[in-house]
Amino acid sequence: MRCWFTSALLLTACQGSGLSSLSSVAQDLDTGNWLSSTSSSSTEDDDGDNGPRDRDGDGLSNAEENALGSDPGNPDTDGDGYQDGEEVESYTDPTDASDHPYQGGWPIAACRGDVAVSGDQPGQNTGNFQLMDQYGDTLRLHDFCDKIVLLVGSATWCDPCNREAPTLGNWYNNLADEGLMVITLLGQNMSEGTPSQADLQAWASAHGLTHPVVADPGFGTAGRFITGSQIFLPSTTLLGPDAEVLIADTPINPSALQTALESLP
Ligand SMILES: [Ca+2]
Ligand SMILES: [Ca+2]
Ligand SMILES: [Ca+2]
Ligand SMILES: [Ca+2]
Repeated sequence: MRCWFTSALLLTACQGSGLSSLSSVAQDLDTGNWLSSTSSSSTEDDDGDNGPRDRDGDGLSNAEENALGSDPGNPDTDGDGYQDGEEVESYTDPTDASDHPYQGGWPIAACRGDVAVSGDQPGQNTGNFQLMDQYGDTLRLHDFCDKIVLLVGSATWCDPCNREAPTLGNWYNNLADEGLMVITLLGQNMSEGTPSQADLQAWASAHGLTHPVVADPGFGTAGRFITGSQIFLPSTTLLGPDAEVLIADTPINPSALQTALESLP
Protein backbone atom coordinates (compact mmCIF):
# COMPACT_ATOMS: atom_id res chain seq x y z
CA MET A 1 0.00 0.00 0.00
CA ARG A 2 1.26 3.48 -0.81
CA CYS A 3 0.60 6.48 1.39
CA TRP A 4 0.71 10.23 1.22
CA PHE A 5 0.96 12.85 3.93
CA THR A 6 -1.24 15.42 2.21
CA SER A 7 -4.43 15.04 4.25
CA ALA A 8 -5.64 13.69 7.58
CA LEU A 9 -7.64 11.01 5.82
CA LEU A 10 -4.69 9.68 3.84
CA LEU A 11 -2.41 9.87 6.90
CA THR A 12 -4.85 7.53 8.65
CA ALA A 13 -4.60 5.16 5.68
CA CYS A 14 -0.80 5.30 5.99
CA GLN A 15 -0.87 4.31 9.69
CA GLY A 16 -2.98 1.33 8.70
CA SER A 17 -0.21 0.33 6.36
CA GLY A 18 2.33 0.69 9.16
CA LEU A 19 0.41 -1.69 11.37
CA SER A 20 0.28 -4.36 8.68
CA SER A 21 4.02 -3.91 8.25
CA LEU A 22 4.55 -4.55 11.99
CA SER A 23 2.48 -7.68 11.67
CA SER A 24 4.76 -8.95 8.91
CA VAL A 25 7.73 -8.18 11.19
CA ALA A 26 6.19 -10.51 13.78
CA GLN A 27 5.86 -13.18 11.12
CA ASP A 28 9.51 -12.72 10.19
CA LEU A 29 10.45 -13.24 13.84
CA ASP A 30 8.80 -16.63 13.83
CA THR A 31 11.11 -17.68 11.03
CA GLY A 32 14.17 -16.09 12.62
CA ASN A 33 14.54 -13.34 9.99
CA TRP A 34 14.36 -10.33 12.33
CA LEU A 35 17.89 -9.00 11.99
CA SER A 36 18.21 -9.54 8.26
CA SER A 37 14.86 -8.03 7.31
CA THR A 38 14.14 -5.35 9.92
CA SER A 39 17.36 -4.39 11.65
CA SER A 40 16.34 -0.72 11.54
CA SER A 41 13.02 -1.43 13.29
CA SER A 42 14.13 -3.04 16.57
CA THR A 43 12.87 -0.11 18.64
CA GLU A 44 9.36 -0.81 17.35
CA ASP A 45 9.14 -3.75 19.75
CA ASP A 46 8.90 -1.72 22.95
CA ASP A 47 5.51 -3.26 23.65
CA GLY A 48 7.52 -6.36 23.46
CA ASP A 49 5.92 -9.69 23.05
CA ASN A 50 7.81 -10.89 20.05
CA GLY A 51 11.20 -9.30 19.53
CA PRO A 52 14.91 -9.54 20.05
CA ARG A 53 14.77 -7.10 22.96
CA ASP A 54 15.02 -8.40 26.53
CA ARG A 55 12.17 -6.35 27.98
CA ASP A 56 12.40 -7.73 31.53
CA GLY A 57 16.22 -7.85 31.66
CA ASP A 58 16.48 -11.54 32.55
CA GLY A 59 18.99 -12.44 29.83
CA LEU A 60 16.48 -13.95 27.38
CA SER A 61 15.04 -12.05 24.40
CA ASN A 62 11.27 -11.67 24.10
CA ALA A 63 11.35 -14.07 21.13
CA GLU A 64 13.32 -16.68 23.14
CA GLU A 65 10.83 -16.37 26.00
CA ASN A 66 7.89 -16.90 23.66
CA ALA A 67 9.54 -20.04 22.30
CA LEU A 68 10.17 -21.32 25.86
CA GLY A 69 6.77 -20.38 27.26
CA SER A 70 8.25 -18.04 29.88
CA ASP A 71 6.92 -14.48 30.44
CA PRO A 72 8.78 -11.72 28.50
CA GLY A 73 7.46 -9.21 31.08
CA ASN A 74 8.58 -11.07 34.23
CA PRO A 75 12.26 -11.86 34.94
CA ASP A 76 11.31 -14.80 37.20
CA THR A 77 8.29 -16.39 35.51
CA ASP A 78 7.75 -19.22 38.02
CA GLY A 79 8.63 -17.15 41.11
CA ASP A 80 11.22 -19.60 42.44
CA GLY A 81 13.82 -16.89 43.02
CA TYR A 82 15.95 -17.66 39.96
CA GLN A 83 15.72 -15.48 36.82
CA ASP A 84 14.58 -17.06 33.55
CA GLY A 85 17.97 -16.61 31.83
CA GLU A 86 19.86 -18.08 34.80
CA GLU A 87 17.56 -21.11 34.75
CA VAL A 88 18.12 -21.75 31.04
CA GLU A 89 21.89 -21.53 31.56
CA SER A 90 21.60 -24.01 34.44
CA TYR A 91 19.40 -26.43 32.41
CA THR A 92 16.44 -25.94 34.74
CA ASP A 93 12.85 -25.08 33.75
CA PRO A 94 11.93 -21.35 34.03
CA THR A 95 8.23 -22.28 34.08
CA ASP A 96 8.45 -24.86 36.92
CA ALA A 97 9.00 -23.50 40.44
CA SER A 98 10.01 -26.94 41.76
CA ASP A 99 12.94 -27.07 39.33
CA HIS A 100 15.75 -24.53 39.81
CA PRO A 101 19.52 -24.28 40.39
CA TYR A 102 20.77 -25.74 43.68
CA GLN A 103 21.34 -23.54 46.72
CA GLY A 104 24.29 -25.84 47.32
CA GLY A 105 25.76 -24.62 44.03
CA TRP A 106 26.22 -28.10 42.52
CA PRO A 107 26.24 -27.87 38.72
CA ILE A 108 23.43 -29.54 36.75
CA ALA A 109 24.38 -31.32 33.51
CA ALA A 110 22.67 -30.93 30.14
CA CYS A 111 22.12 -34.72 29.89
CA ARG A 112 19.77 -34.70 32.93
CA GLY A 113 16.72 -35.70 30.90
CA ASP A 114 18.43 -38.20 28.60
CA VAL A 115 19.34 -41.13 30.89
CA ALA A 116 17.92 -44.42 29.53
CA VAL A 117 17.06 -46.32 32.73
CA SER A 118 17.66 -50.10 32.61
CA GLY A 119 18.05 -51.32 36.22
CA ASP A 120 20.04 -51.36 39.46
CA GLN A 121 22.55 -54.13 38.70
CA PRO A 122 26.18 -53.43 37.73
CA GLY A 123 26.28 -52.40 34.07
CA GLN A 124 22.73 -51.04 34.19
CA ASN A 125 21.59 -47.40 34.41
CA THR A 126 19.70 -46.72 37.61
CA GLY A 127 16.55 -44.62 37.82
CA ASN A 128 16.34 -41.02 38.98
CA PHE A 129 15.51 -40.08 42.57
CA GLN A 130 14.14 -36.88 44.07
CA LEU A 131 15.20 -36.47 47.70
CA MET A 132 15.41 -33.42 50.02
CA ASP A 133 18.91 -32.02 50.58
CA GLN A 134 20.31 -30.08 53.53
CA TYR A 135 19.05 -26.77 52.01
CA GLY A 136 15.52 -28.10 51.63
CA ASP A 137 15.89 -28.36 47.82
CA THR A 138 14.86 -31.45 45.89
CA LEU A 139 18.01 -33.23 44.70
CA ARG A 140 17.74 -35.27 41.49
CA LEU A 141 20.34 -37.98 40.80
CA HIS A 142 20.24 -37.59 37.02
CA ASP A 143 21.26 -33.93 37.31
CA PHE A 144 24.78 -35.36 37.77
CA CYS A 145 24.68 -37.62 34.70
CA ASP A 146 28.09 -36.38 33.56
CA LYS A 147 29.80 -37.31 36.87
CA ILE A 148 31.20 -40.28 38.76
CA VAL A 149 28.74 -40.44 41.68
CA LEU A 150 29.48 -42.05 45.03
CA LEU A 151 26.25 -42.89 46.88
CA VAL A 152 26.67 -43.60 50.58
CA GLY A 153 23.79 -44.98 52.65
CA SER A 154 24.18 -43.81 56.25
CA ALA A 155 22.24 -43.15 59.47
CA THR A 156 22.75 -40.56 62.18
CA TRP A 157 23.01 -43.29 64.89
CA CYS A 158 25.58 -45.32 62.93
CA ASP A 159 29.07 -45.01 64.45
CA PRO A 160 31.02 -46.32 61.41
CA CYS A 161 29.06 -43.82 59.26
CA ASN A 162 30.11 -40.96 61.53
CA ARG A 163 33.73 -42.09 61.44
CA GLU A 164 33.72 -42.37 57.63
CA ALA A 165 31.94 -39.06 56.88
CA PRO A 166 34.98 -36.72 57.06
CA THR A 167 36.87 -38.96 54.61
CA LEU A 168 33.98 -38.71 52.14
CA GLY A 169 34.03 -34.93 52.55
CA ASN A 170 37.74 -34.84 51.76
CA TRP A 171 37.30 -37.03 48.67
CA TYR A 172 34.63 -34.67 47.37
CA ASN A 173 36.67 -31.55 48.11
CA ASN A 174 39.77 -32.98 46.42
CA LEU A 175 38.17 -34.71 43.44
CA ALA A 176 35.08 -32.66 42.51
CA ASP A 177 37.11 -30.83 39.87
CA GLU A 178 37.99 -34.18 38.30
CA GLY A 179 34.30 -35.11 38.02
CA LEU A 180 33.38 -36.70 41.38
CA MET A 181 30.04 -36.14 43.10
CA VAL A 182 29.38 -37.60 46.56
CA ILE A 183 25.81 -37.96 47.85
CA THR A 184 25.13 -39.04 51.42
CA LEU A 185 21.78 -40.88 51.69
CA LEU A 186 20.78 -40.42 55.32
CA GLY A 187 18.12 -43.04 56.03
CA GLN A 188 17.41 -42.47 59.73
CA ASN A 189 17.98 -39.91 62.48
CA MET A 190 18.81 -40.69 66.13
CA SER A 191 15.22 -41.78 66.82
CA GLU A 192 15.19 -44.00 63.71
CA GLY A 193 12.78 -41.66 61.90
CA THR A 194 13.25 -40.04 58.49
CA PRO A 195 15.78 -37.20 58.84
CA SER A 196 14.40 -33.64 58.81
CA GLN A 197 16.13 -30.79 57.01
CA ALA A 198 17.61 -29.82 60.39
CA ASP A 199 19.02 -33.35 60.78
CA LEU A 200 20.61 -33.10 57.32
CA GLN A 201 22.10 -29.69 58.11
CA ALA A 202 23.44 -30.98 61.42
CA TRP A 203 25.12 -33.97 59.72
CA ALA A 204 26.73 -31.76 57.04
CA SER A 205 27.83 -29.21 59.61
CA ALA A 206 29.18 -31.73 62.14
CA HIS A 207 31.40 -33.33 59.49
CA GLY A 208 32.21 -30.19 57.46
CA LEU A 209 30.54 -31.53 54.31
CA THR A 210 29.88 -29.41 51.20
CA HIS A 211 28.42 -32.24 49.07
CA PRO A 212 24.69 -33.10 49.06
CA VAL A 213 23.29 -34.81 52.18
CA VAL A 214 19.75 -36.05 51.46
CA ALA A 215 16.97 -37.78 53.41
CA ASP A 216 16.41 -41.33 52.13
CA PRO A 217 13.15 -42.51 53.77
CA GLY A 218 13.36 -46.16 54.76
CA PHE A 219 16.74 -46.47 52.98
CA GLY A 220 14.64 -46.79 49.80
CA THR A 221 17.36 -45.49 47.49
CA ALA A 222 20.44 -46.94 49.25
CA GLY A 223 18.53 -50.23 49.41
CA ARG A 224 18.22 -50.45 45.61
CA PHE A 225 21.77 -51.68 45.34
CA ILE A 226 22.16 -54.13 48.23
CA THR A 227 23.18 -57.64 47.25
CA GLY A 228 21.69 -59.47 50.26
CA SER A 229 18.45 -59.17 52.21
CA GLN A 230 19.80 -56.67 54.76
CA ILE A 231 21.44 -53.27 54.45
CA PHE A 232 24.75 -52.88 56.29
CA LEU A 233 25.83 -49.29 56.95
CA PRO A 234 27.59 -47.47 55.52
CA SER A 235 26.44 -48.93 52.19
CA THR A 236 28.50 -47.58 49.30
CA THR A 237 27.70 -47.72 45.56
CA LEU A 238 29.66 -46.15 42.72
CA LEU A 239 27.90 -44.85 39.59
CA GLY A 240 29.46 -43.82 36.27
CA PRO A 241 28.15 -41.35 33.68
CA ASP A 242 24.41 -41.71 32.90
CA ALA A 243 23.92 -43.24 36.37
CA GLU A 244 25.46 -46.57 35.31
CA VAL A 245 26.06 -48.85 38.31
CA LEU A 246 29.81 -49.57 38.41
CA ILE A 247 30.30 -51.11 41.88
CA ALA A 248 27.25 -51.98 44.00
CA ASP A 249 27.11 -52.13 47.81
CA THR A 250 30.87 -52.51 48.27
CA PRO A 251 33.34 -50.31 50.18
CA ILE A 252 35.15 -47.96 47.79
CA ASN A 253 38.82 -47.03 48.10
CA PRO A 254 40.65 -44.05 46.56
CA SER A 255 42.22 -46.13 43.79
CA ALA A 256 38.80 -47.37 42.64
CA LEU A 257 37.64 -43.75 42.58
CA GLN A 258 40.69 -42.67 40.61
CA THR A 259 40.21 -45.45 38.08
CA ALA A 260 36.58 -44.42 37.56
CA LEU A 261 37.49 -40.74 37.23
CA GLU A 262 40.16 -41.53 34.64
CA SER A 263 37.50 -43.25 32.52
CA LEU A 264 35.54 -39.99 32.12
CA PRO A 265 35.65 -38.53 28.62
CA1 LIG B 1 13.57 -11.48 28.90
CA1 LIG C 1 11.15 -13.45 31.56
CA1 LIG D 1 12.55 -18.90 38.03
CA1 LIG E 1 12.25 -22.94 37.75
